Amino acid sequence: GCDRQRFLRNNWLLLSTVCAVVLGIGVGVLVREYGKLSNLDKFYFAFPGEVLMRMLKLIILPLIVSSMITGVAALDSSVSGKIGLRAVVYYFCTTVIAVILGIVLVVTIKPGVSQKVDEIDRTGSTPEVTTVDAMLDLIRNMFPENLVQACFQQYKTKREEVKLTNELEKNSTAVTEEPVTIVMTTEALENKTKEYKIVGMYSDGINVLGLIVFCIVFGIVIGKMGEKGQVLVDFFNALNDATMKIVQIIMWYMPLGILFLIAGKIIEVEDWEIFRKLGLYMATVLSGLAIHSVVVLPLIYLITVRKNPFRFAIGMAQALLTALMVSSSSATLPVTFRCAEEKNHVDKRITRFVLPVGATINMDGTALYEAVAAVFIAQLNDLDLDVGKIITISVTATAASIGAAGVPQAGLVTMVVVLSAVGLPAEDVTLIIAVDWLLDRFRTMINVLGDAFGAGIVEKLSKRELEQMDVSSEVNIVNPF
Ligand code: DAS
Repeated sequence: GCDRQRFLRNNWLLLSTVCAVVLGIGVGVLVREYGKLSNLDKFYFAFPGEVLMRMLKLIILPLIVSSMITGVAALDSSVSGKIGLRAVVYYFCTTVIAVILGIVLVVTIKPGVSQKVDEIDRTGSTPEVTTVDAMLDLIRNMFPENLVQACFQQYKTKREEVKLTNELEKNSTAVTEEPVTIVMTTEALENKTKEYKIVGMYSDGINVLGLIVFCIVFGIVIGKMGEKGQVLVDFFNALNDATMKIVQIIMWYMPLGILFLIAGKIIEVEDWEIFRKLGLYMATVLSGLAIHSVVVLPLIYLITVRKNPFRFAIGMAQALLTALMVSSSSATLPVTFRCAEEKNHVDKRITRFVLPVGATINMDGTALYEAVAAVFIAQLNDLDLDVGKIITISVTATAASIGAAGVPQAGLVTMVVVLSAVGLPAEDVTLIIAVDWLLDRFRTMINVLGDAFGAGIVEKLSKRELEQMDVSSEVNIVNPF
């Protein structure tokens, strides 16, 4: 009895979240069947879920800024350099393994070989971005030109078709505008003289990468300033404590929000038929994600840390479930912190550093998904993939996962880069759009799991440095939970 009570007390939040998911699915199915909701009703119905998303997004900014700055400032720079290097090596290796795993699976299962492109309808439109654009955007985002702007906008290149000027257009004043434009476009396409102009564009969403780069530098600098910098270190420590307390408040609302988030989604989805058509493709992605999370990552953890990886993963359950529901690594970050620190007792000096960076650049699930999707689309197009193309897909899928922001369906956008690198039509991402919202949830879950294991592994590898560190410089945190 006593044991059970303790279990309930320690895990009430997880338990109520699980209940919320189950209940949400039930309510969703019922309302879908019998509710006869109009589109507007559906929108209102999902509102409590929208509020949860807003709360989680709201807390990202203070959480990242305060945890990164205090995390870096607390370590002296020789130690933080080593920890950073280990984290980056871990991110890179696991991402590459995920890509290879994805490619092996999709090449053996061949989900796209028997199908033709037009069996699956194309829906939606795609942005035109090239590999170079994507790389440059990544670097642009690392160095935001305006810190305040970086808190709500990130850079994204857009290409716009340039209207070609020639005789016809000059004479076009006499004719109506419309038909002339059409003539121009077909002609331009035929002559392959389509030209693009790059339009600088900012899109919604925090430029997390830019803020992280700035906070690392800022943290190192105030950490080295000694007495004078102490007031800033104290300030951000206090900010971090306050932020974590607010996270705790959000947690209370979480089960309710999740219930409506999942029910709202179930009511909203229009075409379930597409899941049958793309079934084998989805199965390939999901089995890849499963192998990566149940075999690959646990094995790496077991070898390096020599502790039970599944106990560690269960400790992260709340975060994994949240990732599944909100499909955003960044929005899950507050919960990832809480699980890693409170349930798995990972050193706070490590989590503050490894988790925010991981949520932004370490995406094993996304990398695996990008590789599978690119090969799948190649198969649909009857394109033969030689070794060179496979390597190109691997490299660009890795880059695309690093470049993808931790927001819903970011991976679908960077997918365009992988496709165009091997000469596949960029608009073919529309073939997989219809099921992406579902795959996105699962890959986000694996992204978060990868970050969490990373924190555990880097902690273990850095034991000596952490022990040697001056106790007085240790981050001083009141436990808000
Ligand atoms: N949903 C993303 C994440 O937050 C990335 C993706 O779209 O693949 O991890």
